[in-house]
Amino acid sequence: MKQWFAPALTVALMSISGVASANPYYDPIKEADKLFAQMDANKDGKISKEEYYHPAELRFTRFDLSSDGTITREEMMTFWEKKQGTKHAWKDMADTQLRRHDKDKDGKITHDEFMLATQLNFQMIDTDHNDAISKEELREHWKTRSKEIDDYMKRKESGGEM
Ligand SMILES: [Ca+2]
Ligand SMILES: [Ca+2]
Ligand SMILES: [Ca+2]
Repeated sequence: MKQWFAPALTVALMSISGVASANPYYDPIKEADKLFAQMDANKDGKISKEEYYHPAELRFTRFDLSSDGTITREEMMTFWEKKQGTKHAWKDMADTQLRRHDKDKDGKITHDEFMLATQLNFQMIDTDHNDAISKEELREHWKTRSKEIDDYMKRKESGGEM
């Protein structure tokens, strides 16, 4: 796997919008701003760690359909299928998520493993490392991510190898 590709899939599991960029009318800047407004709970113009982690906790709960504190490959696939209404390459995506986040290789992502990934994700978006995500940082991140996922989808459609 090429190195550039990894962040896109990292974010896929974490992101609120999932792989919405498959939609041709998708505007990453608009989407980033919408997301920013949602996440900036106290409206101070930046996303703090708490503001970032809290929705991640909720997301974990939504992925964890059986409510046993772990996310399995099947749960990820079911979640994305329901959300996107398609049978896409969710198995590949789930496998990649597991490869990256399932640190103890038991085939499931625990809450701790999930929150560690969330933490790393925050650090990746917070490019100036001031422990807050600015609107610009989120826009930049979203633009890159959308492009990577688009490329991935195109590659999949043309049947090319990754
Ligand atoms: Ca805030
Ligand atoms: Ca695990
Ligand atoms: Ca920052």
